[in-house]
Amino acid sequence: MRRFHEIDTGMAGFRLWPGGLSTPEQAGLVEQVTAVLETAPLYRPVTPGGRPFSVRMSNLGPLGWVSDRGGYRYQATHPETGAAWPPMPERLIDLWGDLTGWPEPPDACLVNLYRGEARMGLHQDRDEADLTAPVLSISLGDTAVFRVAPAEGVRGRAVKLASGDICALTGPARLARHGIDRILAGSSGLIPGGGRINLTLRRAGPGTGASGS
Ligand code: MD3
Ligand code: FE
Repeated sequence: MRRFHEIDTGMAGFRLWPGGLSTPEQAGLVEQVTAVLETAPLYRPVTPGGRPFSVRMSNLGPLGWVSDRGGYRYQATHPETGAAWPPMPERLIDLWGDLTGWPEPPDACLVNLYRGEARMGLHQDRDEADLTAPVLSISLGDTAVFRVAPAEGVRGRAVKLASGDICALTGPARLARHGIDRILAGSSGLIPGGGRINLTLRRAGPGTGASGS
């Protein structure tokens, strides 16, 4: 497993690999992801209360995270096209194994596109079957001001996530409240049309038991 920095958030387990991907690796990933998104177009989900997200989303892999009037969940198909999500690039599956050491491959990769004033409010990720499995996040394009807070009512700490940075949320930090305060527009030219893409790899469905849980 490659060396990481442990970020102090008040909860153990926030691992950061600054510059975890080289510039050519970042460009290659953006190209691959952009290509597969032609069959799974980015769309704007709505919250269960009916408010549109400012972030546009799509998914890769067997399961994808969706939100609509019916709630938050993982499902195998794109909510607008009805088609199965496209496969996850092999490179992402390898990164997951190298950096998390988790015995099962990721079964979901959420693609978030932030442009302009897009942001994401503080939330917990708890729609996955096994909350002990890590989450791996890859930042591409413009720098984000990421916020992580150990508990409700706590402002927490802002951490900048730049293009090529990778973070893993493991252990107690897996259930930290987190969000994206804002994007520093123009801080990177990596994404055609500008903005930031975040790839979040997860174990969404029930495990096969390989982890012993
Ligand atoms: C901390 N995405 O998709 S990634 C999300 O940049 C999400 O698009 C943000 O939060 C983004 O749910 C943040 C970093 C991240 C991802 C998952 C986490 C941080 C996390 C899960 C637990 C704690
Ligand atoms: Fe999240």
